[in-house]
Amino acid sequence: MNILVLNGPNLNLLGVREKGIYGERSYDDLAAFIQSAAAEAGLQVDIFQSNHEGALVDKIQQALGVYDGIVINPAAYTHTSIAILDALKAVNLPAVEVHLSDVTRREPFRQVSYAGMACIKSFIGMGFEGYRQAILFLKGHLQGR
Ligand code: CA2
Repeated sequence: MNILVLNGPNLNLLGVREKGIYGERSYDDLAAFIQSAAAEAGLQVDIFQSNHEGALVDKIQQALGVYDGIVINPAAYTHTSIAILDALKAVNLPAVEVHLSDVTRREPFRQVSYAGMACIKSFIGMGFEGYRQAILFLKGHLQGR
């Protein structure tokens, strides 16, 4: 099983600023965490981060026929991007949404998730662990459990 993990804008700054919200660990730490969670689950993952909405849309489109599922943290595009929602719907691959922070307890403008409307499950406010849970959930889903 091949999984594509997509991370949106500013997540490359993890560990640099806003440590109170997003923690001390860096984006490289996150990528290593995801790789090791996937390896433990016996899955192959590719990880892609971009600050550009269109680049994320391109990756989602290109996932068709290559990946079995998508784990996505669209970051701020979560709350604005109908383009990412449409791309997820268009490819119709099982997708799981992840947010490091508990967006349900944050500002009103974070209370809508467009991407989430095309996802089969969301893991919110669990930090890095949310990515592991998303990978395990996708694996179970793909195995028909
Ligand atoms: O909690 C999450 O994972 C978010 O997707 C993170 C986004 C935010 O816009 C979403 O509402 C929730 C922001 C990612 C920015 O990450 C930073 C990391 C370090 C310093 C500044 C921003």
